[in-house]
Amino acid sequence: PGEERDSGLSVQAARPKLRRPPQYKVLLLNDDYTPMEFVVLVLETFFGMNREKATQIMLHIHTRGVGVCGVFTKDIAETKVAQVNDYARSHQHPLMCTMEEA
Ligand code: TYC
Repeated sequence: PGEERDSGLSVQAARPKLRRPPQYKVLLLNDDYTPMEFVVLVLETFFGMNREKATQIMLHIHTRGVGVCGVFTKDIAETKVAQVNDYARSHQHPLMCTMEEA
């Protein structure tokens, strides 16, 4: 006795529209005082670059004034910015790291 009930199961899964989370570029700014070697160390340590890539990006920033270190979701980008700025300050360098939506 009683009503039949829908099992809730279906043959084909629904495919809800997926949205990628917003991405943020993490940027390093040039300044006149931070040693080139320190910037290379930062790019290796916090952005996983090898020495060759880190040197290339550092020279780009030195020449152009700003450069992209990587593209991340908001939380990761915020963490990178804080880590780099804390690290630079702890070594008394004025190096500035910031972020913007990609
Ligand atoms: N301009 C610095 C120098 O001549 C080097 C430098 C490069 C500083 C990149 C910051 O984000 C930077 N020592």
